[in-house]
Amino acid sequence: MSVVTSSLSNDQQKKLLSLLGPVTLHLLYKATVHGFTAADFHSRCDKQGPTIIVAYNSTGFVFGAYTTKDYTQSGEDVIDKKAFLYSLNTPGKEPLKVVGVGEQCAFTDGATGPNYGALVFLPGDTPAFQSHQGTSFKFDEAAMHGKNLVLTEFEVYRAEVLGPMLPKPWRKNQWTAETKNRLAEIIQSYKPAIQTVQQARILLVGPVGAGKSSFFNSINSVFRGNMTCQAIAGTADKSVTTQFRTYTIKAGKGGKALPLILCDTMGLEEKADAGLDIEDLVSIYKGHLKDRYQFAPSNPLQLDAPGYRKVVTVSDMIHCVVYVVDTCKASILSQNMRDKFASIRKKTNQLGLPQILLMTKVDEACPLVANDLKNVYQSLYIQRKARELSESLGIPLSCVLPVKNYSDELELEQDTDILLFTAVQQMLNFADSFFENQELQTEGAHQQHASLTGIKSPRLTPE
Ligand SMILES: Nc1nc2c(ncn2[C@@H]2O[C@H](COP(=O)(O)OP(=O)(O)OP(=O)(O)O)[C@@H](O)[C@H]2O)c(=O)[nH]1
Ligand SMILES: [Mg+2]
Repeated sequence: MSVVTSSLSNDQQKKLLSLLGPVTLHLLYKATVHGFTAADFHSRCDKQGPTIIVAYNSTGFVFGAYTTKDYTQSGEDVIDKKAFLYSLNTPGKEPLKVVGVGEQCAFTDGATGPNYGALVFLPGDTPAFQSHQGTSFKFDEAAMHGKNLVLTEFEVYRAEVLGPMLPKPWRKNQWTAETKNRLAEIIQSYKPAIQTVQQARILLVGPVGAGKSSFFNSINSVFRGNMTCQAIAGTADKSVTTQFRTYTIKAGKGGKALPLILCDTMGLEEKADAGLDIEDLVSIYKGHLKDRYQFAPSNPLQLDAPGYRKVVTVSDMIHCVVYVVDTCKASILSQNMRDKFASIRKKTNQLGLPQILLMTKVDEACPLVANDLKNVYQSLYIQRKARELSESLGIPLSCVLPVKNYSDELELEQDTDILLFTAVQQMLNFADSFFENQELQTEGAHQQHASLTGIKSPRLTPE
């Protein structure tokens, strides 16, 4: 598991904060990890609100630019009276702050690296910057960066103003041990609304790195009572999960199987022939894919392949689809990804499958929530992201569930468990809607048969 860490020293961080006021810095992008290209920068930093660039050169200068405006690649010149350039220069000295000249443009919002006129970062996708006195910012080049134009690192942070908290939470929740125990009991004693089905099958679908495998690991850990990592989770450009996996969860080590199966899939990718294939997804929905099926993007499963289950029952089908999305990426879901979601939703609706949207990484998205998970329904930022995702993916807000997965913790934590259990309880309720629809369909077929033939047919089982 790779964790992306800031290159700022404590002293440098303090200096930056002295320039910014009461904000929390959230590292969005680090060029030595994510790439020194304009595309890498935009994929992580567009539409993030106030951000600060921190550039490092080999002479030891740490400098950059702050703006309160979004990068959107509009091609327009952006005016931002609060924008400034800065340099932290030598230890112990006051940082240098250069504010803009009058109403001049702060930066040109193009598809290139950030372009502040006087400082242009990542020109031609190289680890470098250009420096020339612009019309907006005037400074002494030696003091700003020592005239060394080679970058050793380039980071961008979202500068989130602390607060505001909503006066009232947008969803009610009791963060108590009783709540946790009650939810655990509801989940363990759940019985699918169809007699022939023992376990509700819940499918996790979402972009690469959204936290699908971690969600299973987290639920598994909570029921086991200690951290587990049965599903491989981690960070990579391509999906870490490459097999279709169906996981049964047990209450305690060697305990009874819970009445639910979590199904983990390969991540969705933007390109048409990469990541989870929509045809494979439909095969999963209908119950045709066996556990450990090795996904082969651009080569969907054939009817005669060994991983294909020909005869399926309602137990093999998916009963609830959960779209998993990283809250931090809510604003930067690309058009390609939204289109992919739209075509998946169309297929999913056609099959009458209930759908839920799981917003993961709420701790990474909002510092108020990172400080205390109980703030999850009171953070204005999380509420905004929930609304944004609900609108862009077409899922009702009532079906949007924020969670924090276990990622680097060693101990279980009550508030995290409560949020995870709340999500599972909702998934089981939704699976019941599917079962009830199946029953209605079966009864409809039963009645239709009787009215066509005049003969009362034996009651059809859903299988
Ligand atoms: N802080 C935090 N990190 C998380 C959370 N959920 C997942 N992560 C981290 O995000 C990274 C990706 O998580 P995975 O569970 O592997 O994501 P995935 O959706 O299974 O990804 P693919 O299998 O590659 O499609 C891992 O490093 C996790 O530790 C969360 O809620 N909070
Ligand atoms: Mg995975």
